[in-house]
Amino acid sequence: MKVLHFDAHQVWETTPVYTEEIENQIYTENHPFTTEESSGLFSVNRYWNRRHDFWPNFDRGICTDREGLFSVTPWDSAVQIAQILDNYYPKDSHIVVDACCGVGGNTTAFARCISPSIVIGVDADPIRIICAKRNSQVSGVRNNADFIRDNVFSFLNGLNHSVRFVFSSPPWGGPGYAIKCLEDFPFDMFAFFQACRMACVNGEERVCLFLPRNFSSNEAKRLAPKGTVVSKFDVTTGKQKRLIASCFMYGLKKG
Ligand code: MGP
Repeated sequence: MKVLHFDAHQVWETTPVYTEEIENQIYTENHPFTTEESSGLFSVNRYWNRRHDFWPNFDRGICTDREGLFSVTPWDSAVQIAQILDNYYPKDSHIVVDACCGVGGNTTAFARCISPSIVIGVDADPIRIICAKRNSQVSGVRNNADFIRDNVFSFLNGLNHSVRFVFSSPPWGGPGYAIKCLEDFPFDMFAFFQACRMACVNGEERVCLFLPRNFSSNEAKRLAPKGTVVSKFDVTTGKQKRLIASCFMYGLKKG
């Protein structure tokens, strides 16, 4: 069944991607990772042990695949990010995009914390999109969160300056990641930025990137055209406020 989404500028049509075969591949709380699945140099079991930090409601039916487990933003951090971005970017559109949404942790937090909002998570992976839909439902935000399986670039290019801001936690390469420069990401970050400009209100680069905690600010600034404001904040988790990542916010805030 096709679903229509409206905003002041355009109408989107989305098609759910659901097959039983795909759903059978999804892990739930009843199916922790086997040794074979978590094998390799870096085990994912340490992430599995933190599943309730990622999703406090994990036992209510949250689902994830292997990549979704180690790349999801812990819930308290996702809420922290949503509040900062909501205060930072002008409230001139209700539409927020989570590009590379994975299993929907950030999308769900945006939908929960930003009101009014229509939050769209986009990811190329069908399994993670199914997980994300279900996770948003389990988290009670299905009314203002939607998920689209698509190429992130073409999706953003079609949004026609309607988006308040784009958030992205791009793939870092998994546990044991060694991302040091923009060219280490699996897609062209400069082209991604260009696509974000096409999507955002006034063609501005209203982008927030979630990057490894030791990622160099100078490297992150290479993405921004001269004169663009770039601000960084630490992303922490837990009572100990453990540093897990850095967020770089691009655009606006001058004077
Ligand atoms: P981490 O840095 O792998 O773990 O993930 P930790 O426990 O901080 O490292 P340790 O060496 O101190 O034990 C920390 C957080 O970063 C995760 O919870 C995710 O939010 C995010 N993250 C981790 N990885 C491996 C990825 C990734 O590959 N892609 C993305 N987008 N985020 C990741």
